[in-house]
Amino acid sequence: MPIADFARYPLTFGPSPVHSLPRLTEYLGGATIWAKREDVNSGLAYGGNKTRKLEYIIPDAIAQGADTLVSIGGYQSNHTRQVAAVAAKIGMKAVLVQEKWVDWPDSVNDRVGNILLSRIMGAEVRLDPAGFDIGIRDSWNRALDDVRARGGKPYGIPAGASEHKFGGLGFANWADEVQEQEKELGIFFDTIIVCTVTGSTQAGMIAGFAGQDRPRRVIGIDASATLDKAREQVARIARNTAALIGLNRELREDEITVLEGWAGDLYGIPVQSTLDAIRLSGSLEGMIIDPVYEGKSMAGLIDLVRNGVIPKESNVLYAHLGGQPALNAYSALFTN
Ligand code: 5PA
Repeated sequence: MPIADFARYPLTFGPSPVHSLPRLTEYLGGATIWAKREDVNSGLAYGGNKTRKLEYIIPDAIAQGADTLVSIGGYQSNHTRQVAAVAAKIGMKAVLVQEKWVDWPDSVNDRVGNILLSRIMGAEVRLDPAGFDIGIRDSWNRALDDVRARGGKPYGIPAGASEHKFGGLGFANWADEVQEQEKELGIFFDTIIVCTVTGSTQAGMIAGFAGQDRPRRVIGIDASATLDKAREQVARIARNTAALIGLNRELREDEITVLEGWAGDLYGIPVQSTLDAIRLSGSLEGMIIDPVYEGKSMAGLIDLVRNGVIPKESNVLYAHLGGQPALNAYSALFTN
């Protein structure tokens, strides 16, 4: 059924802002760069891409009579922080499993930024020593069982809200929103750059854009450092989402592009190109990006524009998916 017919619980301010990045464009000397800003899409705890996904998931949680949202991520997960905010907003509880996805030596990694915000919003935060994995985890199942054991009604939201039947809808809707904004601006974005880890952000975009008349490239920049898993997950969720919103054709393999080269060796650990991208976008545009996700996708954009893979005539839309609170756990990288 068409995306407009799915139940949607409004959590965002409305369409997220789209604006040009003229100084970055001039500096790179190639394609014209714009940004669409999910980091300012909501008044709920700094927003971000999960807030959009949750708009299509919360109606199901309410319909099932849940009273507790249960979710999972790393210590500095943006996703779990957004789940905590949404739970607070709708009067539910939140139980968050926060795993040690990143072996990052900052002594306040488990206290500042996202995890601090989740605690402020009243979520039950459970630290867990398990390492990075985007799949379904035992600790998450245990958290669901614990909520049941104490008489609650849990509603499970997997990592990044990706492996959820409605996980791709938020960004399928984003694709339609882009098309509307293009009409107002008199522009066409032939290339979208998006950071990919658990996959449903890019997958939703692919499914949404696939139903539009004019084709464009959606380039995922892997930040998981486990490319095969991420790509497989994007492809699967894109196909499921396409079927859900009634796209009456199969997605082609060439519509699913996830590029490696900017993640470094490990999820959550920035590399030189990440730090350069963060400083560049901050110093040229006052646009703050983080060292785990957006710094890596911006590093990809910079290289692809510079080396001409994205041609000079292109209009590029950089999807800024939020994530800045984690910067607080990475202060040692910016002391000079
Ligand atoms: C995240 C994810 P997907 O997981 O949908 O591919 O999105 C990647 C992504 N940018 C991009 C930001 C700021 C993100 O937070 N974050 C996760 C989290 O736990 O926060 C799901 C990994």
